[in-house]
Amino acid sequence: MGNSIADFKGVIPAVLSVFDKDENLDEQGTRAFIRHLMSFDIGGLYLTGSTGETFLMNSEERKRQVEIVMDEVGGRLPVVVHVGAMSTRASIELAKHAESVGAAGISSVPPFYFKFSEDQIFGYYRDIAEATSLPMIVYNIPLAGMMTVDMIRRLSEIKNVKGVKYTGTALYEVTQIKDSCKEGFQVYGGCDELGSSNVALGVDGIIGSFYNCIPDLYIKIWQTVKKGDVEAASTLQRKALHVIMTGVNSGSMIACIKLWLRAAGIPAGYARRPFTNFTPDEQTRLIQTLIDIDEKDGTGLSIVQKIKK
Ligand code: MN9
Repeated sequence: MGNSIADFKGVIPAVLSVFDKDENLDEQGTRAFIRHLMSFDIGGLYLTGSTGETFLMNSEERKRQVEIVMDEVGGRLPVVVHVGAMSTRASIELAKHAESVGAAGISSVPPFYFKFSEDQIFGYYRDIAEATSLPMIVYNIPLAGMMTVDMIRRLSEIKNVKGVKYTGTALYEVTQIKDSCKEGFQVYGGCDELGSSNVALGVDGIIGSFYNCIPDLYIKIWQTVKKGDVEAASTLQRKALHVIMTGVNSGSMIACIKLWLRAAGIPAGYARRPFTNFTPDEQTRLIQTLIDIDEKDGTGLSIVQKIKK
């Protein structure tokens, strides 16, 4: 496994940020968590994105986290750094920093909050992409306003724009993007609920929140689709959905994934406010629900084995 964007394939966790109870970035926890993720056969790491609670962090913290992770990874896996920020200027600063510490690529959501025009969004990506020599993965996600297939095609013509992380649910757009963008343009599925379908459509990788806690199940899904066993893959995907929906419906998804990991002795820390981290009763119930799902589905999730120990 190399550490360039060409190797950024397969199951890729959108890495959680490890904060302690007082909301401080936890360096030792981050290192241990990265070592934990690297014990699975993952294809790379996607840092400081939505799942990393990036918009609850300042630029200095984001840079610090990237430095810690890059040091811990030591070139063994490709790392893509999400550099999206409210201003182009701030994003460029983060992009240059990512390049200086050896990231394999950068990524960004489009600028949001203000209603920017397509030309302004285009300018945002062009300016960041031109600021470094790194490949840029455009991040299409409803939270920041979905861009059309035409817009992605337009962006794909920028020299360093090399792919898209597509967190929509309109799967036909995945094939439209593949068909209409330049040769080699990489497409990553971003919706964990649609993991097996994305793999079946031939995405280069899947990047998501739940690969922090159930990477083993998704690696199995990836391999099962690749073997052509659609029926088995769909059974596994349904099982994954039971876990996802428990997290999503908990009302604090990132906190729930972190809770499960903590329960398994993996130092994933706590979610930052305004996210909440559950009362002791809710915590007990959410952990028990995960154990029950695993037993009922017979998945043998490694996280549950660790919780039971
Ligand atoms: O793109 C993630 N999206 C968000 C990545 O965080 C909004 C996904 O991995 C989802 O968290 C996941 C659960 O809905 O599919």
